[in-house]
Amino acid sequence: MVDQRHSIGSDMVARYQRATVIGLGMSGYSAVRYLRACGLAVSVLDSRDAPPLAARLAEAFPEVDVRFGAFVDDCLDASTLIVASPGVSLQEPMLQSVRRQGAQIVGDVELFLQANTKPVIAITGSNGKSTVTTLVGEMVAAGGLRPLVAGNIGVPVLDSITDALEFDVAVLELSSFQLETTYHVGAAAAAILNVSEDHMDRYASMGDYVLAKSRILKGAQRAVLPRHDEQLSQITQVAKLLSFELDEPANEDEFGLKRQHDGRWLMQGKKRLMKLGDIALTGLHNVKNVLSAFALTDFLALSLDARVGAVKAFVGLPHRMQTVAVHNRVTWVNDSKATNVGATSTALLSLEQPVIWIAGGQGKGADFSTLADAITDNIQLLVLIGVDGPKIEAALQGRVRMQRAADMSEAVALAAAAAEPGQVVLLSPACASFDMYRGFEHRGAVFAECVQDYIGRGAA
Ligand code: UMA
Ligand code: ADP
Repeated sequence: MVDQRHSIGSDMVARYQRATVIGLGMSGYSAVRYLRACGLAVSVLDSRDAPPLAARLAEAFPEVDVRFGAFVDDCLDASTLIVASPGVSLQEPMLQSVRRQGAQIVGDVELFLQANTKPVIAITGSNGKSTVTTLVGEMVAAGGLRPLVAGNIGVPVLDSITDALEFDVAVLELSSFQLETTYHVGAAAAAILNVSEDHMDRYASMGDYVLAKSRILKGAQRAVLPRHDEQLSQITQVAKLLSFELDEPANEDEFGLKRQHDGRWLMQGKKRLMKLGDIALTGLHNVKNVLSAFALTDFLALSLDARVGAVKAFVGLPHRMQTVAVHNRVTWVNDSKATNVGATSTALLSLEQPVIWIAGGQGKGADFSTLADAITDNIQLLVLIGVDGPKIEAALQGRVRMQRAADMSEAVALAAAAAEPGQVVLLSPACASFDMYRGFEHRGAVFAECVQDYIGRGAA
């Protein structure tokens, strides 16, 4: 992809009189607010017949032109600023065609970065983004600075500019989709936490996906990367590299673990950061998340005590390995945010108890056979839901006992019938949720409700 930064410049919005926003979701709506506040005339396109924010837009911005329904080729005017939402692929023929005519296609994150004057901590990765972004925000706040926590985490970045929010450090969770339309992040510290297969319905290859993620390092003063990662080890052109892993760090640019006489410690080189046992989160993947958060905040003048305090107080986000009920000694765990194979594999491998596992949904073109590596004798039963449940069933044939359920309520009933005291029922779908739910939060909430209903009926 061409680096458009030089032709874009920081006065980009000022150079246009008109903008076309593609997609009327959260970020599209936020882009409209920003662009209108900058005085541009705005049009909005969305391929859906009734995008979710249509009524709100009509009420707040009646002057904005809208066109809803399937995208039409060659419908865009190259003289307008094109602002594409992350959910719209740059491979859309109308975007390809307008780009050939020389149009600038940017995302809301690029516009934010052009307007923002504060240091940026940028975080991407296949898994752990929201956990690390939240924790970094907590560390910054504990250290007495005001963080802006925004991006893919569910807070459109441009709202902070439109609403003139005051903050000292921008902590941004960035998805590969957002990075495709971002040309220069210029972060004070940028992390790629890990890469494993995801969004294979949007990328031609794993290489393309990793390339999109690597854009986060453009202009970064410090890169935070996992040590010994095969795919990320090729990234060498960074100003300063800080690395994290679970092994012992060799110098102060390395973050890791070390066994000492009084237990295992998180370390930066030879410096002790905190005791492993003081982390409230479970699983070694979360230890990596904490190490990366220490690395990302290393450049700020925050006290170690403040940062350690933030980690100790952080119990994790909902829908990530969250215990939602314990009944008759069966533990019900909601890991609805596991929307790819990597996250679900981590979940399965992190549980020591026998597991009844509920999975399925929209597979995004994933290769589910890689889940087999995480299936141990611990997995008693796999209950399948969703449109791509049959694909998981085909990929794991013979590896685990499986049953299909029509919806979450039936999945919970089947799991409850199979679960014995001391076992865990885990919802970790390895899929997106949009075939059955409004999003992963909705799916997790429905799971928790079904569990409560079941327990309430006295049946489990
Ligand atoms: N869509 C259409 N036609 C359109 C525009 C969108 O069908 O013309 C569909 C998309 O394919 C998608 C849905 O509408 O299924 C939402 O897309 P969007 O670009 O309008 O999304 P927003 O509501 O603006 O939310 C986006 C991020 N969504 C996506 O990248 C799909 C949100 O991340 C993010 O929190 C929000 O901006 C604020 O920055 C969500 C997400 O699922 C959590 N991200 C993916 C992930 O984490 O795996 C990348
Ligand atoms: P993201 O924002 O990248 O989706 P989250 O922090 O929301 O990441 O976690 C998403 C899922 O990935 C959850 O199921 C969580 O348990 C799992 N997870 C979190 N951190 C990691 C990690 N470092 N490696 C693998 N899986 C992880």
